[in-house]
Order: sequence, then structure tokens, then C-alpha cells
Amino acid sequence: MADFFKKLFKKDKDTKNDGINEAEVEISEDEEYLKDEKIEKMIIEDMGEAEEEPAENNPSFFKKLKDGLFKTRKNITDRLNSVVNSFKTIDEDLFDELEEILITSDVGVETTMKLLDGIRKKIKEEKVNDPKAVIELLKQEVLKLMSENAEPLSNAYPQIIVVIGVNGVGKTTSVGKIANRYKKAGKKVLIAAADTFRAAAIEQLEVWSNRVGVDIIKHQEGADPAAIIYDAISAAKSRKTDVIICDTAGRLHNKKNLMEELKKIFRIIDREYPEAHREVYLVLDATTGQNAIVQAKVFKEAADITGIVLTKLDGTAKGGIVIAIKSELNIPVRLVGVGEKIDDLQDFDPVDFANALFSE
Ligand SMILES: Nc1nc2c(ncn2[C@@H]2O[C@H](COP(=O)(O)OP(=O)(O)OP(=O)(O)O)[C@@H](O)[C@H]2O)c(=O)[nH]1
Ligand SMILES: [Mg+2]
Repeated sequence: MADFFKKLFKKDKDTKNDGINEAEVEISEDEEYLKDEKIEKMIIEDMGEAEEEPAENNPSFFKKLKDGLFKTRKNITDRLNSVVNSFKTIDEDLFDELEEILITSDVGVETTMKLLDGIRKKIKEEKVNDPKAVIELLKQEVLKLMSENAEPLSNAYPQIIVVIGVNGVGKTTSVGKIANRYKKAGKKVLIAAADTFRAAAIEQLEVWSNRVGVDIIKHQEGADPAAIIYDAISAAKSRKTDVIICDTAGRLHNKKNLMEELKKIFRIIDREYPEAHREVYLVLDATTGQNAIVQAKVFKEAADITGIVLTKLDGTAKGGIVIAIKSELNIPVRLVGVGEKIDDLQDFDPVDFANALFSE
């Protein structure tokens, strides 16, 4: 496996990468890969342990979201509270402070301006003059923005979900978690290991298929991902599967290859499974901040993204990125990852999000 990778690496050295996400899609060091393999091993071992936890120890959905947003909430609301408490009147200096808090929480410049404009309007209309009231106004603006075109997960079957995104964002983990949700809902699920770039990726998905108790379609490392999708569709038709969930590679030796591979996968689905409801979930890692927006723009060129899965919200103080994603890309955030365990994936609920973000 390492040899296969080394060969690719050698070839890469001479290939100019035209990708925006060079850091993610280009392999620059052999060492980096070896490190990855070790991490992958740890993930597989960790997943075994995670399984032990009894279900009754799982906190409620809202609490999990709230806990997941702990760092973001502390970052945004603690600072907001201290700012509004230090002002006696609402003036431009107060708006400057608000702007800084939002931008440094990765809400993004454009979205911050949109939110602040909304607040200014409300202040005028409702003749607000207490600086402390600004926090509630901000919450209302966030809620309004996040609620536009909110879409629940689809109930149309048969369904095929293709999970895409750069390496390490949480695709494979999300495939496992999504499979678990449909399985729990009584659906017949099949997962497809279309990330054939490394054997470890296939093994990692296999661990998930065993944990969740769903079938997996896999070929060997280096196989054509489109062929796996083809086989998965045939199997789904004959086994009367409700949902196929496809893992895909997060990196190839350049961005162009990655995009071409995805396009080929979609051509196979168009041809072989036009009757299936199709979802394309782009997985974004909340901890990457504004780079997530750049990634989304790149993937939009190769795929009709129907929703975002935003992972690792629990690991960032910059969960404000959720607001920027909604506002700047106009792709609905469908699911949020708030931890590494099997149940740590929730439907994105804008009301819960705003409440969790601004709660004490
Ligand atoms: N804290 C936290 N960790 C997560 C979450 N989702 C995924 N992870 C972790 O992120 C790491 C990478 O996840 P993977 O699912 O392997 O990512 P991937 O996109 O499949 O990566 P490649 O296959 O290398 O492209 C693992 O350690 C996961 O446990 C989440 O919501 N919260
Ligand atoms: Mg993976």
C-alpha cells in the first residue's frame, strides 16, 4: 500500500497542481502519509472502544448540540456579553466591536455585514437603546438567516447519497453515522467503498459496516471507484435496498483527477440509477474556518451539492462558519457532527442552533 502511494508521490513531484486546496488534495510528503496511516489505525481501534458506551449515557440531542457548540458559544457570547456590558448607549463603537467578534468567529465579512444591517434596522424600527438588547436582536437575525430554505433529510426511496469532501474532513465517519441513522429508521442500507485510494480507507469503512450492521460493496485498493458504484447499484436493485451511501476519495494526486473521478461517478449514477433520489453531501470540517467556503466552491464545479454535512463542530470555537456557509453558499446545512461516536450526527435545526449558540 505504501509502495502504491510512493509511486503516486513520485509522479506528483513532476505534476503541477492547479488546485485551490493544494494543502488538502496534494500529497507533499511520504511522512505525512505514514502519519495518516497511524492515525487511521488509531481511529479503527478507537471506534471499537466507542461501541462499548451504553445508549442511556448519551445526552439528549439539544444538550449534545449545546455541548458541541461549547467553544463557539464561549467565544461568541462571552465576548458579546462583556462588550454590551461595557457600553451605555448603542453607537458605532459598539458596532465595531460586534463586527470584530463575528468576523473572528468565522461568520465571514459579507455575512457579518448582513447581520449587522439587520440589527441596525431593528434598532431604528423598535427604538431600542439598551446595548444589552443587541444580543437578542443578533440571535433573531441569525435565526432568520438560518431558517431560509431549511430542508429536512429526504424520505424518498430508493435513494443514493454520495458523500464528498477533501481528505480528513470526516467523510467516512459521516457515511457510518448516516448509515446508522437510516438503519435505525428501519431502512435497508448499503454502503459503497468508492474511496479506493488507500486500503486503510476501505478497512475503515468496513469497520463501520460491521458496527452499524449494514452491507458493504468494496473492491481492492486502486480499483475504479465508478465500478464500485456500478456494483453497488446492481446489488441495491437486486437486494431491494432503500439507501446506498457512497464514500469517496478526499484526495488524489491533483484536484483535476479528484473532480474527474467524481464526475465519472455521477455519470454512472445518471445512467444506471436515474430512478433513485439523489443526494450529494459535501462534508466540511468546521475547524477549517473560512477555508471550508473555498472547498465548497471547488466541489460545486464537479457536483450538484444538495446539502452540507458540517463535522467537528465540537472541536472549534469558530462554529460561526455555519452561518457563513448558509449565507454565502446557499446550500442547506443538513447534518452536523458534534463528536466522533456513532450517534454524534444530528439533523441541522436552525432554531436549535440559534438557541444553543446563544444559551447560557
Ligand atoms: N470531534 C469530531 N471528530 C470527528 C467528527 N467527524 C469526524 N471526526 C474525526 O475526524 C477524523 C477524520 O475522519 P474520517 O471520517 O476518516 O475523514 P475522511 O474525510 O473520510 O478522511 P479521508 O478518508 O482521509 O479523506 C477521525 O478521527 C474522525 O473520528 C466530528 O463531528 N467531531
Ligand atoms: Mg475516508
